[in-house]
Amino acid sequence: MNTKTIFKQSAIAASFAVALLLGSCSGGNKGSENSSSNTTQAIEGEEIAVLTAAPNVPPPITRKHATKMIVKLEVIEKEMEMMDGVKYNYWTFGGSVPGLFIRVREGDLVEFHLSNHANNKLPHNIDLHAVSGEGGGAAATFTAPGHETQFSFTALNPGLYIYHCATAPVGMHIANGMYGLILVEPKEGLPKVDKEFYVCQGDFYTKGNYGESGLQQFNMDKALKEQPDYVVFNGQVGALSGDKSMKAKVGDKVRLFVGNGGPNMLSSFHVIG
Ligand SMILES: [Cu+2]
Repeated sequence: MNTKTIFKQSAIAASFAVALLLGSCSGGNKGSENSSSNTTQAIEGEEIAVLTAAPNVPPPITRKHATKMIVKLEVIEKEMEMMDGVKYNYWTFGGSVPGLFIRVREGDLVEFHLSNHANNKLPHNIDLHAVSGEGGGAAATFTAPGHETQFSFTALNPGLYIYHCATAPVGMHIANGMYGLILVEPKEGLPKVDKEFYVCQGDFYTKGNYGESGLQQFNMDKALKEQPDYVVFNGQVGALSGDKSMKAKVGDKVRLFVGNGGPNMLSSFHVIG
């Protein structure tokens, strides 16, 4: 087992996320099928993308035209709680795990800005699986602490895609929380629902065993052996329970955008109720 294997498994997680979205849509979404007309949509105006922390999702896109969508995402390495009494130095896209949810429309020209906070210790980049080009933007966005990079892409294929850091060792960056979801909404929109939520699984590897208190360091040995101490939704134990539960009224139609950042574990996600 090496980090290359971990990386490959993360790619599998991406297709899992796409499959779940398609499975949850009744609107005849054609998934990865692409129309050449997508590339010829006229770009009208520009917008700054609204990005949200899980379990929140940016509002549906109602405009009927493609636009220049400016996405500004900052990498922040920060200590947060894994569970009561257990801290971890997460590496985040936007200050939370999973990374902030990005929502664009099929045909949009996305101007992507990645900044790496000056207090961070390491360079990072981003590989968006919604980007067809090599590396999903990884080479163009390799960014040292205190710097910003940018690149542009056209969102050709509607679907729900994973994004992740692709800086070596990739498995370690992902295991520290560097993944999230980007939705390319089909140009005809998605069927209307009452609530939308963002749920993303991830596995974590710590020096101490599950529940051991204090600031826990990343454990590469456990990561390579695929023996996680924590397999959680939305970055921490209990992120979706108690006061943090996802709430809807009886009869509401609810859409879940579900992904799995990994880097190693598969997800047996299922809904009860
Ligand atoms: Cu990284």
